[in-house]
Amino acid sequence: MNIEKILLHRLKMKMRTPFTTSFGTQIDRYVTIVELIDENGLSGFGECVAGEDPLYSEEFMDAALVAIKKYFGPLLIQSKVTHPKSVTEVFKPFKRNMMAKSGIETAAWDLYAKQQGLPLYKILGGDKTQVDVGISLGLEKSDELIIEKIREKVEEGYKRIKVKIKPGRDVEMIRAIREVFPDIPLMADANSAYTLDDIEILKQLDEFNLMMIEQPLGSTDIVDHAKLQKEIHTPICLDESIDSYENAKAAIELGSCKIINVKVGRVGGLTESIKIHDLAKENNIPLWCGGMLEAGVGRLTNIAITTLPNFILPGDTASSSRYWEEDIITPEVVAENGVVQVSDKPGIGAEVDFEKMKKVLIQTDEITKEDALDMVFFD
Ligand code: OSB
Ligand code: MG
Repeated sequence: MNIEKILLHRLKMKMRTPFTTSFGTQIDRYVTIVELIDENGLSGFGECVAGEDPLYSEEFMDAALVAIKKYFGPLLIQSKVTHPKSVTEVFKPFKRNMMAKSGIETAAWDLYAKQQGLPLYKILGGDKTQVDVGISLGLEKSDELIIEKIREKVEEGYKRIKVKIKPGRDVEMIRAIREVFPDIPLMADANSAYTLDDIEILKQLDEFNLMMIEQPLGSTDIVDHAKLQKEIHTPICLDESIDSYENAKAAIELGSCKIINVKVGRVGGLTESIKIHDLAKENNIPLWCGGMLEAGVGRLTNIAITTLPNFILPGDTASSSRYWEEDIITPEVVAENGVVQVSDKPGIGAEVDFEKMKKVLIQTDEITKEDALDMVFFD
């Protein structure tokens, strides 16, 4: 793919409204955009979705940046890959660091698609020209406030509402929501806030006809989720626990979930996402695409993977304006009546807008071909 240079654009973006989950509140979103530049000056873009702190998973942005600078950037430049599907293999000797790997792997896919002059979704094997989207709403201080938020988003046309729950903000909150909205497609995401000791609470949620409950138990657990799924009717959807093809396979075999939320960053990139997609399809496990409060680049990558056939349920790929006063891409992502049109432009389908990006840029780091070729691995 002839990569000459890698730029890491580190951004600080302000969330339009703070986003609260069981593990904390996000006000500023630190974003890293990986730009791969080839010998002809063509650029491919990917987004590293690691959080600022290791609260969702063990990864965090400062560490991911070191991992890209020290390992994955130089390795990619040294490699002779001719297709982005091989990038995962190149990175494989270095364990985990999925979000670091994904930031650069997704950029390689965008670059390749642009080199071919084709939209990324077609290169990935997608066949949808539009995708259904839902919205993920953070915890609010009161039931009245979350009900107001839901009303607004239902009116905007989002096809599925996800609310965050945590111990003490669960059964009664969902009951209050269901009293006002008895029939909307509704689900709850616990972000691993419960244990099997809470099984009575989780059983009570069966009453509310939720589409699914996302990641109720430990963030790396597969075994206890299988026990829980036998005790509750609500389908379990795994998020945090699925960080590779191997543990997707384990979860499916053990019956730990009936649905999987695929996050490209969490599983190390698009190649691994496709592997999980194919496995889930064979096993009749429906998928949807999760989000990590991405800026436009990551959002477009997510939309591209959602065009694969087994992404059956609406994803967390809402409009840019749901997250940001101004996104860093032109045009921005717009969901109309809960549907996003997939762009047919080459690559991810929109331009990174450097004028917009400059306003939120902290710093750009560079990995040159010269530096990369000097580095020795595996001696
Ligand atoms: O668990 O899906 C999650 C945001 C940050 C970290 C984890 C999660 C989320 C969301 C929002 O639910 C998804 C989005 O809209 O990008
Ligand atoms: Mg989740």
